[in-house]
Amino acid sequence: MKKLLITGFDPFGGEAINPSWEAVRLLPDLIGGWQVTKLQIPTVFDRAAQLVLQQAEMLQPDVILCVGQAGGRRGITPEVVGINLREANIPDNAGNAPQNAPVVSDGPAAYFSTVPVRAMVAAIRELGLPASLSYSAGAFVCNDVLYTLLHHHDRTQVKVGFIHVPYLPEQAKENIPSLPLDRIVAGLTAAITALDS
Ligand code: PCA
Repeated sequence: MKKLLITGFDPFGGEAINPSWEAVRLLPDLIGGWQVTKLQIPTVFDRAAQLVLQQAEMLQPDVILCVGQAGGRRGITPEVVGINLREANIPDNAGNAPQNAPVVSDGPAAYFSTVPVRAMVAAIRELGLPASLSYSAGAFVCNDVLYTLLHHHDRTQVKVGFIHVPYLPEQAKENIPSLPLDRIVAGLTAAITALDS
């Protein structure tokens, strides 16, 4: 059986919940041919990525998929690329707010995600849920985790991806899009099934 390590973040930026962890924790332990291991990580530069690397060292997963909140987005959005930039508009959960700093000194400018992002979008849309590719994971902690993992697993068998999810209805102020929790869970489940593509 193939092994998937999937992560979600703790709440940040004054929110009480983070839909990424709320959804990840509800995923079944088995999805298709995938054995699913879930991990909550803190919204803290570097620390989050190091915790994923440590867990991956123990678990030896075939795929690492990280999930994060992208408040204001309408759909479930697999990220195409991670960039070598840290730039925070708000402090992370440890008070760090780096500006114009690299994730990895002397690392390449960017890495493409190594999971089948187009098949994932198609699988989510088949459920009638909004999904599209995203070409920027920002320059905050989500991108930090994606870039670090892609850098670490470059040219290895381990595939790395990232999915941003919208707010939950209880987080979204007027006119801000959101998706119910069970829809986000269904979308992530479909995306995991598409890893076999
Ligand atoms: N979203 C933030 C960090 C944690 C999260 O869930 C981001 O998009 O960088």
